[in-house]
Amino acid sequence: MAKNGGFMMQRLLLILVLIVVAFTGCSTDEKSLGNKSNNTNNKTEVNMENTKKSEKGNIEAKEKEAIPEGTSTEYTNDFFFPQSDKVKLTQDDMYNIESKDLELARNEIYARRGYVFKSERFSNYFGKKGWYSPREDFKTAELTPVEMYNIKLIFYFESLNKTYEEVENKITVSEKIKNIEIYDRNKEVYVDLNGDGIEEKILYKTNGEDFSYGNACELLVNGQEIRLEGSSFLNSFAIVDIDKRDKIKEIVISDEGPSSDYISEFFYYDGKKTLEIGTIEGLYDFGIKIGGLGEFSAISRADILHTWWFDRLYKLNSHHKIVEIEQDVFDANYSVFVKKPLKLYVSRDSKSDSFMLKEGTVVNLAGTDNKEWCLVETKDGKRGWFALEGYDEIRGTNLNAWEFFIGLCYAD
Ligand SMILES: [Ca+2]
Ligand SMILES: [Ca+2]
Repeated sequence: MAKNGGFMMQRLLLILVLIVVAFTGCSTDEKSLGNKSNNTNNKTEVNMENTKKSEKGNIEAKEKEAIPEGTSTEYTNDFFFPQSDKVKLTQDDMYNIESKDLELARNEIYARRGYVFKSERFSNYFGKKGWYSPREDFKTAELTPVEMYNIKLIFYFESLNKTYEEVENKITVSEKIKNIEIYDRNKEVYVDLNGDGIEEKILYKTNGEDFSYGNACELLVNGQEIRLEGSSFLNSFAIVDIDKRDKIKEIVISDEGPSSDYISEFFYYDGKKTLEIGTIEGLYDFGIKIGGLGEFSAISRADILHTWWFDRLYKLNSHHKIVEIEQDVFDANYSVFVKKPLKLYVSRDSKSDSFMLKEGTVVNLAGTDNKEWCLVETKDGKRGWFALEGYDEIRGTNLNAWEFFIGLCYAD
């Protein structure tokens, strides 16, 4: 049981990694992230308005936990970021602060300048700072480029956290499995796999009770055995129907791999034998979407830039084998913060027209050919490409991508 718990924890962690990495900027969630970030990017005043509005919405709920308790006469002189008016904050700074404090850290930049907070939450909090000296004539225009950069950077991370929570909720709903039946290991099940009206006897065996880190499994269909080597097979297998227009159902065996390298192997039964029909990334209940009309998709880890995922498309060929549907560019959706200006080309050609990506903005890594070019989309809809040398050196700069973008992920 203890091992099983560990297994579940490991799975949860991996899923969280995937959520952060693959879904942080995903299309379903881009809207909220995009809108909020857009406000920060372009409309500082609106951002302040938003801050006020969100204070109203959240103050009652958050006030108690977010504001450190202290007697009202006690003044402190601490800052979350004492230098946030002088130096650009870094990704490390963002990881070294608790996410619940990000909003305070952002408002601290305004407070240092004397901004008069309308909400009790912020006026109480900053009112207890010895350094806070409110003045009615404060104007956002007084903020320096460094301060604006830091406000936007902190806001980017606030938005990421919000998106993260939203995605977490969504996944439990959206991943409710369709077109799939799941069966436990080590138990005979009877399903007609080839549509001849006769049920097949199916048994999925993993080696032993504690299988968390096992390395093999067996699939038996009508007594014929197929043995698979792997890393961490799931405790269940699935039967799916990739194409409802044919009589065949497919068996899926999923392996979590050594380090979130999820793979799934597909089989079908032709009436005599069980045949392997393909191996793709993803788990039967994570990252693989089967609609039932032949074409389906599965997450795939990109080969360049950083640890991110896109969907590959697949179909069954005339021999009932899984084949990939070629795509010139894979759509992705990953929100990053621009740390340093970067030249983008309007097409995948360094002789094409170019424009500069502005520092201090949030952009979407919207796709890649998975060979050398990556597509960036700005909040105002401009799209441009940059090329890589090797894994993540940006061509023409001799610098790695993380020198230009905050928010990239480098997981194993
Ligand atoms: Ca049958
Ligand atoms: Ca079918």
